[in-house]
Amino acid sequence: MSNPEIEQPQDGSPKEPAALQPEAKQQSESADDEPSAEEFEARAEADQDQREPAATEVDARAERAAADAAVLATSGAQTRRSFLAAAVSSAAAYGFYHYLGANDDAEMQPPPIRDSFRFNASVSRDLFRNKELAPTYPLSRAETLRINGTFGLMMDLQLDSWRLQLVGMRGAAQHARYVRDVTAWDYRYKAPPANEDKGHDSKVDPNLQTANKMAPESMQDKAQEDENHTGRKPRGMAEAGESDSTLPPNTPGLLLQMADITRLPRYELVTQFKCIEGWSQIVHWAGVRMADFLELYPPDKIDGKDPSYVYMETPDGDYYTGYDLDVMRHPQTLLVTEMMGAPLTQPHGAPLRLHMPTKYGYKQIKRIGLIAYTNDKPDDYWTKLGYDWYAGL
Ligand SMILES: Nc1nc2c(c(=O)[nH]1)N[C@H]1C(S)=C(S)[C@@H](COP(=O)(O)O)O[C@H]1N2
Ligand SMILES: [Mo]
Repeated sequence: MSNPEIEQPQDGSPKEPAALQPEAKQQSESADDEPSAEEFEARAEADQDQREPAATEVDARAERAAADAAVLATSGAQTRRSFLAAAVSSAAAYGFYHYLGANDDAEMQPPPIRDSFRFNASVSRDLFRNKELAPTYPLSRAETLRINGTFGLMMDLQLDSWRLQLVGMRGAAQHARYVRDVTAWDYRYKAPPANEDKGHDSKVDPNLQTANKMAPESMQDKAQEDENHTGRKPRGMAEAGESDSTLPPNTPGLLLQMADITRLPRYELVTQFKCIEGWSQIVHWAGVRMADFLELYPPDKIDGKDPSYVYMETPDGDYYTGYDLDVMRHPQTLLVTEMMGAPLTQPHGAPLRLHMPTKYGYKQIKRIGLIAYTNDKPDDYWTKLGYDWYAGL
């Protein structure tokens, strides 16, 4: 999926003004090449000033503000700090590989229950949409969330190589973080510890090329062929296979850094997290609201209207989720950077994951690498395996 028509210049000429060329050049390899914080700030503000919100948008905003006041508490600016830096050390201390293999999603509900689940989901899918708030709880009831689901997280990400690809944003080509091809961004992974190549076949020679290491034997030729052809590592090697919504190469958009996200107001939320496997836990989350993200990085209109959907993906494309845009604007939908008062760990989706108390756990994607605004109903990992696309509670 992509919306090439969104960013592609109509007349074939480069869309960004000449003055922005330095930032719009081939994707930069290091942070040094990127615009200064002030430069970025100034342009982002200019972006916002250009917006003329429609009356309905203003109403919606006022409604949201009222809803937020009832439930969410913004914390002071003094708590802003470099979560990314903290996350690096905490993730290292955690020992990422200890959890791999210790859990699996094999105990999902069997087919008959899936059917009734689907029925209930379709009856209740509108319940929380926009207005209804999920219950919140006192902090004292929050507990450490178990780790569940490792698709798209098999290797430890080098957090300084993390970027958020954003596709379908209004005015993207004028933005300081614009690049012509977000898919070319090279996420880097930490080499697995020697003799501990979990998640891969330990019989495979570790010196083989990536495609061969990651693919089962039966698929190696095909995987290598694809890698040679596209220059990309194989995707969709997890159970559900490759996403139908994966971006084609040469999709333009923004490559955001963590500071571009944490400049938004920080919110905390104590809510219940529910997995369809039948367990639930009360968890303390912190991060920024997706609704605020959507205001700072608004979707481009398609035929004069907001696109209907948002698609997200892990950096390796192995886990992916789709949402209604409405649900993304729900005041309790958070882009999470912290859990239980500490930076997110890698197994829980560092540096950025989604939490939405109105949806089951499988929509709450960990380690977000891509956010795309689109009018094509996005593919979704668990929907591919037979679960309801809406996943409403
Ligand atoms: N990248 C990624 N995100 C994911 C999953 C996954 O396998 N990979 N599993 C989902 C499911 S089914 C659940 S229940 C929650 C679990 O989140 P936790 O490990 O933080 O408890 O993550 C969701 N997000
Ligand atoms: Mo789950």
